[in-house]
Amino acid sequence: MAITTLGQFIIEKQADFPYAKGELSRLLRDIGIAAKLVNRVVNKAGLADILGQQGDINIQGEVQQKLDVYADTQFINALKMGGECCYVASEEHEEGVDLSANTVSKKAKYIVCIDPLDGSSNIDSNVSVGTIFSIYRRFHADRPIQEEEILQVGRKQVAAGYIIYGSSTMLVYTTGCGVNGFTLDPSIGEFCLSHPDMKIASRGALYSINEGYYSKFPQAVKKYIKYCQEIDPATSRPYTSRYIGSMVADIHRNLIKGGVFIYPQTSNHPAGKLRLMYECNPMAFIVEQAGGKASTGTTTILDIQPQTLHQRVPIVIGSKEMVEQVESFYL
Ligand code: P6P
Repeated sequence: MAITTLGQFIIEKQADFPYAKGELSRLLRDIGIAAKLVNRVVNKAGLADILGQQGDINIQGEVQQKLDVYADTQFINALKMGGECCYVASEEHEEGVDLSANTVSKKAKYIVCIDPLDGSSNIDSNVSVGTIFSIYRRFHADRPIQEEEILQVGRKQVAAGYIIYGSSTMLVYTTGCGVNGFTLDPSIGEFCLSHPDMKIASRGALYSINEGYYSKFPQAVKKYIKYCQEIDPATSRPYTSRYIGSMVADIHRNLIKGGVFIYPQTSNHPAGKLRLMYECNPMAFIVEQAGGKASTGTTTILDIQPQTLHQRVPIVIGSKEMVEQVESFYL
């Protein structure tokens, strides 16, 4: 079977955008290049002295792993040099990074929200980590960037994707015309189409949640966990519990096998832990495009009007019927 690289695929699919003049295609290719650079370092993390804590504290108050910083730098540099992105909102920066002054084309019309290395607390234990990105189009390319252009509702995303640096490295993305997965072939240094037109099963037998916080969960979630553990062969219960603690890895597995991932609000995270702009919105866009669903338990993720850049939201995401089952306990 002929190999289709990410670059070839993006060009072939450009026809999906009647008005596109190739900028989004170039932007996606810029992200692919940075992903390869990050992959090279993540794969060798145990070898280089890059492991361990750099000691800086990012705005999340988490000790920044050197790889976080490296990944953030690679993606921002690739976007700056590519010239198609005018503004980057990154988990690693309290304020966004305005590239409009020094992008090659002053008329860059895309905004990127990114979590450069999600799950980085897992790096030392060699657990899969990931990058999550979300792309919006700005309203006016001829004036300073406005907050309303950055805090757009998730439904307005023009593209979203993730890279999972795992047993193999994959890039999965959507531009609103379905979801496609590419596996990195290190021997040729190319992401090759390996999972065309990905779809998530309407129901599965996996549930992913950190049950250690059980006592702090809302009643609806406690009821759902009990539901998962009941014996009912007709609905494949009891379900299997699978929780990696790396959002990209947990959601990617559920996308492939069917299942639901839940990070609800808890008494110490009243708005949940995961961030709307660069974790929940992009993953919700991808999962919805694959036929799944994503909500807070009561509100569709993609319809939430963002208030702040690093806003957190609760999330229930995955197989449609399983998300709806969780939602039924919130009623
Ligand atoms: P907890 C990783 O730190 C992360 O941001 C997500 O990748 C992951 O889903 C979540 O936090 C895990 O959080 O509280 O279960 O350790």
